[in-house]
Amino acid sequence: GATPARTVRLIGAPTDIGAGARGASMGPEALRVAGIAEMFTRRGLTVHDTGNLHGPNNPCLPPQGGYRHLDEVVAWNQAVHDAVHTALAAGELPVLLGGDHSLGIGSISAVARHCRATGRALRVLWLDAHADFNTHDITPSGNLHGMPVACLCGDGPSALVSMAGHVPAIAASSLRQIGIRSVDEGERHRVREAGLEVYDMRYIDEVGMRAAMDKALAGLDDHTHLHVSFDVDFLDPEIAPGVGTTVPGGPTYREAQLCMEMIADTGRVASLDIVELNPALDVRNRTAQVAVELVESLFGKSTLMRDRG
Ligand code: 4U7
Ligand code: MN
Ligand code: MN
Ligand code: MN
Repeated sequence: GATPARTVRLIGAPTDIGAGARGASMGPEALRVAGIAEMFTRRGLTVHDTGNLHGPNNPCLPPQGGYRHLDEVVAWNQAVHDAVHTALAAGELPVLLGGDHSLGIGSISAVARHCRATGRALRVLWLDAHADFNTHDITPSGNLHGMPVACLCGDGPSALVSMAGHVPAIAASSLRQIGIRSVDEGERHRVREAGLEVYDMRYIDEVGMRAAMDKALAGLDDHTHLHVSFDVDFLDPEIAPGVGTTVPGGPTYREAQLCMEMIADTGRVASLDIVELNPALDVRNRTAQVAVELVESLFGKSTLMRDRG
């Protein structure tokens, strides 16, 4: 059917294996404490929380060949891929509770595999301060959470690049990046070369969130699978301090809420990642609470009833 699933599958992936800072491993529990399951229930969805996935510990080693913890990142992503694909095949709406953003490889490769098998178009909205388009030869850190978009578009280690069963997992043209304000030197060239559709903060400042989202959401039809990859550092650090890689100059609460409401209005959200929340750096779980509030808007909470379109 064309309507996205009404049963949410919460998939916890408690790891910081792809990040520079430790602590994103506590993200899933912080989101639960902030009431993520109750929020989905309020939105009228059925929630299945089957707990957390398991994977290797963080060995905290320096990069090898341009990657930190590649084997461990592969293991976590394979677990995420399998869980997300199982949920989609069961007609559920998978919500990945990260964990760092390297897990977007496992999640979105599973979505891509599902879309290919069911003949659906895919649109990925990448809400982030960062482009996450680094490769081993240009990364300033070796951290794989800075490389998931590159891997999904076919550039990266083969174990990550081929997870969907086809390479690239997604076409660069299916991606829209929103809120970007930190792109590394070499990464900038790759973004231009690949022709990524980026609605960066300057664009949002100049034309407003509404015009940016109108463009990012243009061309969806009622069979498009809409995946939202929500890196919490998308938000301005004033409202979301609990992330490992804060970048000033991000969307305010109101801009982020409008962004989420406009996505909700499409009625097409069929899978979601909530990543990079770092409770070790948070203040009284405030960032987790803000994330849950904004995801409530993403799933249709609004002040007044409105007509679509
Ligand atoms: B996140 C960075 F150098 N670009 O590659 C890198 F600035 O998933 C940061 O978006 C990556 O939070 C941030 O290490 C990854 C850095
Ligand atoms: Mn990211
Ligand atoms: Mn980021
Ligand atoms: Mn980060």
